[in-house]
Amino acid sequence: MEPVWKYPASLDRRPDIELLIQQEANLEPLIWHLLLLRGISTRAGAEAFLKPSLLGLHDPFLMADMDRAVRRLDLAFSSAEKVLVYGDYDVDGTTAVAMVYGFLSARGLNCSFYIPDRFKEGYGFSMAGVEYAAEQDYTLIITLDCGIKDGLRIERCRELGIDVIVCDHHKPSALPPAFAVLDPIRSDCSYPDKGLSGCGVGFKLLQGWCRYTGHSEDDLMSYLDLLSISIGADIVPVVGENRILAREGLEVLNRTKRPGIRRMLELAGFNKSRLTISDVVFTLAPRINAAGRIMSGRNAVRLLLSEDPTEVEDLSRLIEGNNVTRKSLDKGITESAIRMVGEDAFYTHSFSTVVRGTEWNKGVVGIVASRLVETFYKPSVVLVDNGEVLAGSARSIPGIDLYELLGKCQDLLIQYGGHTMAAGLSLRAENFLAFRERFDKLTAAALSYERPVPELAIDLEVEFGDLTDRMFRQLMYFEPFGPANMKPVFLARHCTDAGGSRLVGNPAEHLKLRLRQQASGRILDGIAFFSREWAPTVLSGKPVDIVFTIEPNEYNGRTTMQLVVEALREHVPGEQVNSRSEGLAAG
Ligand SMILES: [Mn+2]
Repeated sequence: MEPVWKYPASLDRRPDIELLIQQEANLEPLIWHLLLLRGISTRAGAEAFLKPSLLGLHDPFLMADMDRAVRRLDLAFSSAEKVLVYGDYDVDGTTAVAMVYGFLSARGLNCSFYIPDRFKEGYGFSMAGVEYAAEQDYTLIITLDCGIKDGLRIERCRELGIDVIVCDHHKPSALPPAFAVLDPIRSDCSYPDKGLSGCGVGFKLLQGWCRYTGHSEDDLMSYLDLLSISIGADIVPVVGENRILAREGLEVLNRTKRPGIRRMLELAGFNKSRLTISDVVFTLAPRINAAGRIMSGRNAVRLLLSEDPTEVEDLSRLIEGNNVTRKSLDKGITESAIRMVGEDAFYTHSFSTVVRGTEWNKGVVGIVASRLVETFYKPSVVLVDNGEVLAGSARSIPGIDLYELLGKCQDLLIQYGGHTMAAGLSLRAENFLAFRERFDKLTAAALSYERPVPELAIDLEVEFGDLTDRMFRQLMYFEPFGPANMKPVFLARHCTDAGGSRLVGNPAEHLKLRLRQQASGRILDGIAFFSREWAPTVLSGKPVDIVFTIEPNEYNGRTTMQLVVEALREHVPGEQVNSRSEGLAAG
């Protein structure tokens, strides 16, 4: 769906900003304006944002139950217990297991790991996992990225004499009867950062153990590459502690010695000299995910930790193959779901998209739900029909809290769990129509019966003259980007082809741009992906307005600024409002 351009709110002239710009001559004025838009208006605030440091991490013992968890873990060390590290099969779960199992086994703990089978056991802490632990005489289980909603299984562990430390970041309903429950969003937890990933909660446990036992935290920091992958993949806010961890983690990742990660990138054809968080999201995360979705999350954990060249080669090829399979399933199921929506009048007037299919692969329904949201801009639920039971995933749009909505359908569901924007659920097949109906009514009510349109929110209007190379270098310190720290979105008006704009790619579907802006005369390079339809306008020489982000472009070992154009239209004459230039001119 074509988004509506949403112009920035007026930047009232701020005398403090003018003063700061004068004092901090090192920063380009445009950078100050972007900081101000993020609520940062002091030198110290700017320093903390642009140069986040590990010293800014919170004390792990601020987390409820951390004390109990760390003592229990240390007891397992001193009494040589068998410990099972249990995590989900998605990216957050498998990176968490690789980190916690990798770190603890290297410190000499007698431990192994367990990843449930997506098809046989499903999501979360499984009864099969509990039985396995009991048979193999494990006396302590650490659950990662799951456990908070698994009270029944944890109760069973109690009966079997197995203690459980839960490390989770999902919303609890009632706390499970575990030995310790680490979850920053449990209501009685005063931990200051609520946005940690599941892997991040595991990291805090290890950090707490290091502090408790006096171990150096340096070794632990070499696992931050895995944590940065979880942060990118799990769509958690990249502010506060997550931003520090993601930034450090990307540094570790870029120097990574893990042969599995190196080989995965090579097979993916990745050839840039540095990975950014987007590369993590679009290259590494889908492959790690594909392992668990198509075959087994265990393979991902083994590949992340392996030092054996033969094993690395075999597993990375296997996972690359899983990813190819995942892509084709994703495409096929999306097409069949879209066809289904087109054939059923219910969806013409609905506020949501709830679909079911028999031949669909459960491993990719989350991705398909995201595609349906992109296509119809409605909250979407995609369910796989297993006869009596339907199970699947849901994805939302801004303003609709999925977890809350599913809670109001509880009596129709067998199980549900997740977050505001993404959730998983299962229900009896006979409840499908009732659920589709109620979910839609609840969505409609939450939207006040108005159909939302996607918005393209613009942060700032700029002149090409503002976009200096120095500004570009400083803007790179805003990385890593992600939810709550999005790439700044700019508007520039009255740009024309400077000669050299053309369609590129094979097939030629991307529009490479070379634009000059009337005001400054400065020429900048840009790219508009999958935007063949804009070529005639640009090539005709007509002036255009563009909405874009700025990204580094690596070519022949040189990194230059590139505009990534998200939207383009023929220039609309009119006064410039709310621009950076206006704010400055007033000074
Ligand atoms: Mn997670």
